[in-house]
Amino acid sequence: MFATIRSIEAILVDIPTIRPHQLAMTTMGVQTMVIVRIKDSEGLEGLGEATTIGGLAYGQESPESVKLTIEAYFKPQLVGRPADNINTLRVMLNRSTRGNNLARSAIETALLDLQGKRLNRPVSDLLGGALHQHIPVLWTLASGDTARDIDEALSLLVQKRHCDFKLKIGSRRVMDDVRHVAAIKEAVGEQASVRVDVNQAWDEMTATKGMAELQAAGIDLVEQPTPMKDLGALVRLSRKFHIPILADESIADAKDMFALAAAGFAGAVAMKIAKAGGPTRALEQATVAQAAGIGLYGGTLLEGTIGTVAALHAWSTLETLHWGTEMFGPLLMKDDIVTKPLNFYDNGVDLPAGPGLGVEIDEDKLAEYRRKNQ
Ligand code: MUC
Ligand code: MG
Repeated sequence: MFATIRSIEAILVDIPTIRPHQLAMTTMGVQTMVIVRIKDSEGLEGLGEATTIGGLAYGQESPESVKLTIEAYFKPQLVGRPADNINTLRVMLNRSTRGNNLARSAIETALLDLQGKRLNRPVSDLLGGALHQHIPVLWTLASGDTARDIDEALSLLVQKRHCDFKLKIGSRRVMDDVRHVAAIKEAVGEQASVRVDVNQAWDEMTATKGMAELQAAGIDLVEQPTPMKDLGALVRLSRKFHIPILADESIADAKDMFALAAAGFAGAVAMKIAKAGGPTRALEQATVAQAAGIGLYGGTLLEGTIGTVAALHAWSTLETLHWGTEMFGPLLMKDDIVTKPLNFYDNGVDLPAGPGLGVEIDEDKLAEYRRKNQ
């Protein structure tokens, strides 16, 4: 007799950030995680997580809507079902509900963790097996202040914690942003790769000017310069410059990847388990990108440790991550709700060992940071 799903909880957890994190669309001072706990009839528990950036600033789901989706729509369908066949559960939810990939990702992650614990194997084994144990991780400079960003970058380079940096731009006039980026690139020089994320803030003409300036300043990659639905602009810009484009908001899943590749895009894609609807869906997208010759990058929605580790298990199974990853979310938060935080060193992080995700909740910390009256 297989174990069945006994209970599902979705808990809002608010943790302050170590400094303001300024993006084109919002400045974050706190990160909210939706922690999912699925218990089975044998007493095992699977953990999952969904996050987004600044409520509704990044996408169509907020932490509060993720919690509601899970409790009101997913939970009644899942409780009482056998927990061991994740594909059956995923197909059932896909037939009865639309969209809400962040909520789907948290559920798929918790089911994978549960399955891994039951089989006594890490999640990466369930995904075919890890090819890498130490995964590269960059750091995002986004304090909003050029001098502070330079200090932060130089100190991280000395510590050897990161050697690649992503700058969040798009909230200022284009030439102000270019001056900010060029000053940071000049300060770090050849020892670091500097990339920018515009988070859709430019129209095509502004992007044409901005990308020419960024190319001249020695920037290595420009992430999502133009609005997500404007695939034509991404394709044209990717063909106009030799500085590559990283598609982020435009590409959620494998079908989006296929459409952009078929339209003639050349560049790279920021895969995110949250956008795709779970680790297995993100890997499906990776397969399409690989077939189209599009570079891979492990993206984040600034998840805490549980969501970050879920993505790391997925990225560890990919032979080549052309642009590394940005799985630094836990480092942006002042505290953690797991018993053993990840160890970031040598420009990367180790894949946790142990069954499932390899992560345990610290119940005291969870009690401290869980939102009251949720
Ligand atoms: C994004 O748009 O890529 C990833 C890193 C970061 O600082 O923000 C995110 C979201
Ligand atoms: Mg982005």
